[in-house]
Amino acid sequence: MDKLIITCAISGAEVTKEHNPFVPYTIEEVANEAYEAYKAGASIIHLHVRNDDGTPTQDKNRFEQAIRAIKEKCPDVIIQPSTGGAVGMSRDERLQPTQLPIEMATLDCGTLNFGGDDIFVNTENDIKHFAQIMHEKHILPELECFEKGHIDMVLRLHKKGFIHDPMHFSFVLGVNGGMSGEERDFIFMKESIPENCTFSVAGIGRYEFTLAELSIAQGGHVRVGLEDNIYVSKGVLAQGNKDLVLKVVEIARKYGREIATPEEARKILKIQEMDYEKTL
Ligand code: KMH
Ligand code: ZN
Repeated sequence: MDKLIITCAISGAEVTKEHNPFVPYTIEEVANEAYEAYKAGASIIHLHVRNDDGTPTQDKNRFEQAIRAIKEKCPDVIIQPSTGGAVGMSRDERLQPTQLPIEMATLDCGTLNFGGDDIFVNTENDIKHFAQIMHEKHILPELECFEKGHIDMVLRLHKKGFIHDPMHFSFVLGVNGGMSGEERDFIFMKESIPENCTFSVAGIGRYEFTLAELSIAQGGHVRVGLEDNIYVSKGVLAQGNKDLVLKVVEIARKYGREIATPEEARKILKIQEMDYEKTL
């Protein structure tokens, strides 16, 4: 089995300090949370940015500031900006971080309800457009699939030449409006992707650690972080992202799975084969 790649989704766009005071908003807070997660074992930081008041933004300059601040503390970490942004943002707004020299970015692979009245829109043409831009810029897309239909979309667009190898999937399970995060859901998703692909699992809320454990046991990778879940155990708020990462490291130890460094993660995901200078 490959070493375990831990991605930490440190802030997201929806969760706020009212939910957990450790959700980072300012550049300094973002850099500190990323650094603590990295020291705990994360090799990838899934990055959203906020204005200082906590409102989500996809502003390119804000991303650039955040990336610089993170890289100052942990130069080798892989930074994976979100192109999902927040519900309701336009596609051009969402795509701004792809104008920066980044190694990875998320590519959301289908539309879904997103709690309450929200709809997270990712049409087929959106997906093709985002995929094409990432391909041209040698950015590895993390293929975010919130249900099985999204995997079918990826496989169809791969066949048609819009999505390219290497394919790295992220199963985001447990969103209100997407697929739930029971064991059978995970197995269904895992068995629906080609064998030569890599995958990571992000369990939302109470699914975070049960899915992490299943993925660790079965050779997959894991995403945790305050974007997905604010509790380290039932009713106990995490005292920062590091608590969530450390808990995954502990589970990995139980299964004898070693933790990948960022350099090892680049090899596993074949990022270094993408042949592009990514320096800011
Ligand atoms: N904030 C969600 C609407 C991504 O990062 O690509 C979308 C999201 C997915 O978080
Ligand atoms: Zn996200």
